[in-house]
Amino acid sequence: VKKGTATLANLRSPSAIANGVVQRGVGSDDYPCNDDGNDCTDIFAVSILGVSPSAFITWFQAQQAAANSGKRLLTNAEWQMAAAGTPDPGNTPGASDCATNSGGADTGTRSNCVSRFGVFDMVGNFFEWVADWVPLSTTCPPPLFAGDLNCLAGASTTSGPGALIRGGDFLSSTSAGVFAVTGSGKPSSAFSSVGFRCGR
Ligand SMILES: [Ca+2]
Ligand SMILES: [Ca+2]
Ligand SMILES: [Ca+2]
Repeated sequence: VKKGTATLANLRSPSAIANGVVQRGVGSDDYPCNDDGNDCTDIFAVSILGVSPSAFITWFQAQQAAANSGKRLLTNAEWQMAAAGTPDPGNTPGASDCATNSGGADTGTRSNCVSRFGVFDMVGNFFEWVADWVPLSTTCPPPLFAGDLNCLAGASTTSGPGALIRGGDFLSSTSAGVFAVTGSGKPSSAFSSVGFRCGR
């Protein structure tokens, strides 16, 4: 995983399974470390074509999984750049379009859901943690473009912080998109439709 060469066959081989290799965060919060990430020495991050993304992971855990793998969370600005040009199908996606109004899709299987930089699934499917923190958001002003979620306002004075989440999910419909952003999730929280992606 650290070298970027791990295949699905590697990870599902009998020897890997015997050594305890297992995908976490598919259907339940089963991470073997605390939500604060402080003891997350044994989780790793890898994106593999045709495999369901992991969710139920806190920002703290995602950051540690990335670091353990020689990777890191994207900044908000990097995420925005990488997502540019991804077609936004709104509430009526076709079978090859971004998963914005359906169940979750396996990684990279929606052939139209690719940015001009060749990055898949940034619109819809699973929301994605990015690196940046903000005061916890409590309000959603009108969208900038394409109905995309815009919940980065109303700094809480009673709770927080928030960590930014991007892109929308498989049920977001028109509110998914390359401009979709929310600061209403704490870095200590886990959600069934929020995963993450890494950069190196
Ligand atoms: Ca947890
Ligand atoms: Ca996504
Ligand atoms: Ca949209």
